Amino acid sequence: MQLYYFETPNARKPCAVARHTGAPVEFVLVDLTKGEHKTPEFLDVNPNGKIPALRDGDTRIWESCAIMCYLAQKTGSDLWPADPAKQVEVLRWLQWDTAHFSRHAQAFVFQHVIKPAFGLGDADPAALEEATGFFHQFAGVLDNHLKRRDSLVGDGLTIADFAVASALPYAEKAKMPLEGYAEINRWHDAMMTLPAWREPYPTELAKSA
Ligand SMILES: N[C@@H](CCC(=O)N[C@@H](CS)C(=O)NCC(=O)O)C(=O)O
Repeated sequence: MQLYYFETPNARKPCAVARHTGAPVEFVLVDLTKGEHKTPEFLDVNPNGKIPALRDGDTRIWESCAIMCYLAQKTGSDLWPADPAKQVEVLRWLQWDTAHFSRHAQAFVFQHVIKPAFGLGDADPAALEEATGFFHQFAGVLDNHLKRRDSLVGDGLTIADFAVASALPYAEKAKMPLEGYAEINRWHDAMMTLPAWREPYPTELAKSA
């Protein structure tokens, strides 16, 4: 199985799941700065020209949440719960995250981390102002849900936690307005104690070995 990645919030999700579950993946770096995601070879794996993507024999999977699900199922991990009611809850958080929370959290990452790294110009104040309003709306929902809970669904970690947390390791550099969200900070501080979440990429794995 090959897992195609670059060090971004979306790729962090399946890389962390692969490491957490011990899934036997070969990590393949796709350097976005060199346009490696637009080569015919890579487009054959993901016609969208985006990372992450996974190849398992003849199976090709793209979309970070689908890849997390595939890896969790393949390894028999509780990260994809067996209980159908919990599966529905996981799906709810995955969809909510893509449409709302990480969508706006990632705007801070784009403006303050990606743009300077890729030489794409200064942060756009209008984009940041729009993201700030939505961020507070949805961070409030998340913070409230996490009261007296250590994970989003049931009483254990699931791929929903890996999805919703995906932009948060970049919070400081991205100047994300997380102050005052005590529950989100507590939950994410606990996730950062997991080696798989703190160091999901093979370069960092090599450093920590
Ligand atoms: N919905 C997709 C988003 C994938 C995505 O936007 N990947 C970005 C990096 S985080 C990318 O490859 N960007 C390069 C491009 O669009 O040219 C997922 O969750 O996998």
